Amino acid sequence: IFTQIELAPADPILGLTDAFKADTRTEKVNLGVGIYKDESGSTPILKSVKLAEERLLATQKSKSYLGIEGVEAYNLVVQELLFGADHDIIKNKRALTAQAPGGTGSLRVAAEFLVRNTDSKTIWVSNPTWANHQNIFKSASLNIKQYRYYKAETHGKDFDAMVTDLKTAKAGDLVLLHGCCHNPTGIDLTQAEWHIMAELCVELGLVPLFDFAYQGFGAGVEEDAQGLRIVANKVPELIIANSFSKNFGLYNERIGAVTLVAANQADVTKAFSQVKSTIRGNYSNPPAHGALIVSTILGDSELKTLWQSELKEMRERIGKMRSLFVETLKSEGVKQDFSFISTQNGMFSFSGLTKEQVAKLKDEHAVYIVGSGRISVAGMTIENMPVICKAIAAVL
Ligand code: PLP
Ligand code: TYF
Repeated sequence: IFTQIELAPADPILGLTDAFKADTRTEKVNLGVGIYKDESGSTPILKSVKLAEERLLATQKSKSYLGIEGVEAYNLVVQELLFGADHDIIKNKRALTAQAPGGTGSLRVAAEFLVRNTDSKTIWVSNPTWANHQNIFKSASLNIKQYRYYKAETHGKDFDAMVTDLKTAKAGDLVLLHGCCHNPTGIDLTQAEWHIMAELCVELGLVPLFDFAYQGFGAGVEEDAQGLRIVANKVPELIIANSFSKNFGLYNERIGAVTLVAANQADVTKAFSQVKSTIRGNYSNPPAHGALIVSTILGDSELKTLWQSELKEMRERIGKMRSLFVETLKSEGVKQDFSFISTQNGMFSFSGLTKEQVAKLKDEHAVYIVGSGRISVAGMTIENMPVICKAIAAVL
């Protein structure tokens, strides 16, 4: 039965990491995958995480199964981070949250739940979007349609086109929205645009599915939730898939959550029972460690303050690398205007480099970026910056 199976194409992002590892050149730089690196080029465990782990190690008494929805205290702090602690959605018990394996697992659970239990079988995603969105939604048998989002000529957003395209969607269609730090463009909606998007969803009966993988990497934990909160204040129903891979540096712990918001407590209780049923048929119940780390940190004011300062440090380092990148390109003699890079949010920058230039960067200079021209600014350091910018200057 296996002989006739064809080789799967390499993942456009993870395949790049494999190629990077196999590269024997000494001055190679990996700016492909979205992983935060500190100034020394490593991805450290946060101090707040280490402290929480020490506490857990000392106090944990059992490794018995969690419930299908995971750690209860975790699910509560997730809602508080998403909506703000005293939000009406929490007070009125309109939301229920299930811990899930990373943002990816959360998106997959959400998609499968929707296909199995609702008439919403079509999801609209931005063009471009994170490559794995197609993969996840296809695996769950959702139909995928694209709305325009990015305008290459201006290196900016085409909000009018986004609205025009979404106006052709049918009531009940799902709209995937990046909560902040849009991957791959780094370009987010403004507050005014979020209000228009919220109105549009209400007017057309569209159901937002938020992918929220970078809370705290844009302007701050609260600031980055503004778009989500603007929409949540308007629409009767929405779904949020969030991740703590990046903002707690918990990549390999696979920790995220799927949150359902319904019109009222009765609706959310019924719908959520089907989310649990979906989880039961997939992996039965989630692993505990990541959720216990997050709930320990967010449940302790000292650890929470420490985490916030560590997150700020990551955010500000990336910001500095953005400015340094723009400056160094200039000093390497690049005439093209790259100032748009300093206004983009999050880990990524959409450089506008062509496929041919990206290939040359890799083949001739051992600088790895994603084929779309997406650069992980989070992988830049003061040390590797000249190498990167010299290489870019050479391929332009
Ligand atoms: N969504 C987006 C937009 C992402 O960029 C990522 C990770 O890079 C994820 C979701 C999922 O992250 P994870 O499954 O590692 O938590
Ligand atoms: O760089 C990105 O956009 C992501 C990173 O299991 C990533 O693809 C890597 C592994 C993974 C999830 C996300």
